Amino acid sequence: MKIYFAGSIRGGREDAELYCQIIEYLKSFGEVLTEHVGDKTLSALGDDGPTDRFIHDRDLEWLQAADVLVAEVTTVSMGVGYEIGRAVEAGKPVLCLFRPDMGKNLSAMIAGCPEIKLVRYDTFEEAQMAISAFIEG
Ligand code: 6K6
Repeated sequence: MKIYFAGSIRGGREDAELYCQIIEYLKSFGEVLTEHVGDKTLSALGDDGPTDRFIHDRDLEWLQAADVLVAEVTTVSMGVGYEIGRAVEAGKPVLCLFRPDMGKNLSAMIAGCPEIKLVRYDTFEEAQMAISAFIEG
């Protein structure tokens, strides 16, 4: 099982620690292709790495190779929204995890998409249950 995890980078890194915990949990189900998303040393500003074109093309290759996409969508991110749209178009199963108590509004384009499995949660245990139900059926 290849898993593409999507979480905000330039949209803001306030949930980086949570992404790291979700990625660790996802690793019990298969290979996570995007472990760097949970890297707590990665800032929203860093631009000393590969070019944007390289990042885009490499990440889309990983997305095409993935069996499923899991996204934490509480922190609004253009990149995460784009990845979700590309995954839906490619027919991949998509799970979006959203924390309603954080005072953010989820886009209707995610909340209203019938192909996306959306789970609203508060605790990490609830996120774990949503992930295992999504991946194991
Ligand atoms: C690093 C620091 C600042 O910008 C970077 C660029 N590095 C990235 N490396 C890998 N994946 C990326 C990068 N930037 C965006 N992505 C992909 O888009 C990831 O798969 C994330 O799920 C998503 C984040 O998008 P933004 O719009 O929040 O950056």
